[in-house]
Amino acid sequence: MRGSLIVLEGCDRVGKTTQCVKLIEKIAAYSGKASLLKFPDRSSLTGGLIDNYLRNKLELTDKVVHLLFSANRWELEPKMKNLLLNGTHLVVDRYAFSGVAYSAAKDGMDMEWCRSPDIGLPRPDLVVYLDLDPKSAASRIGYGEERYESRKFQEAVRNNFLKLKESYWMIVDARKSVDDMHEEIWDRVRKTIDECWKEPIEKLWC
Ligand code: Z5A
Ligand code: MG
Repeated sequence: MRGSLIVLEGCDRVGKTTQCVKLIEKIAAYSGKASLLKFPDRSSLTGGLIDNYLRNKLELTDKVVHLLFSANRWELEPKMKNLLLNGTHLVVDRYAFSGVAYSAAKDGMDMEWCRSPDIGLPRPDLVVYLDLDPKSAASRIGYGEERYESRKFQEAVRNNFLKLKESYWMIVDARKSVDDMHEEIWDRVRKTIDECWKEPIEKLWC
């Protein structure tokens, strides 16, 4: 039985990492093997460049940084496939949808162009999109420390995310409490785990 690929997405400070940590514990208790991945993976070669870029220590053109974010995912694609095929459930904190939503919020960046380098990555069985208005997100701890963390930019990112919504997405109101969100997410994740093992791993945007 293969594992399921669960992705958490959303704008800055909507509570993705908080929910990923709770989810991984629940999945491990429910069905054994579970692993948490996060994009960007700042520990790899491309991840080091991305980290410097996000912390405003390095300037790169919009297209170059977009391709680096995508390469950062492709670096982990063999590992992701192996884990899934070995029956490990993956919870992924941001994925290609962040790649498109953030890059396409920049002037002169086309959404279709942004989507193309990620075509063919493993397609999530479920995308959990946490939705919160940027004004509420901006009041949360840690907001504003990195590039992209401005209200106007986050509005554009949020609009882009909603354009990417597909049948395998669930949208969660991120104004709810941590525990209420977790219950809602877990209910859907459990159903996904119980059903998706019968299906092959699909390819993203193919
Ligand atoms: N990026 C990109 O451009 N292209 C790409 O392909 C990818 C990413 C993959 C990486 O950020 C940046 O890279 C990001 C997108 C861009 N843009 N920026 N800037 P990151 O993922 O490394 O960022 P982070 O530092 O993890 O922040 P975050 O992900 O935005 O936060 P979060 O994970 O969504 O939230 P959290 O850490 O769980 O919670 C934030 C705070 O809110 C914390 O104090 C919690 O205690 C609190 N919280 C959490 N849940 C709640 C609820 N329900 N109510 C109230 N308060 C809550
Ligand atoms: Mg996070």
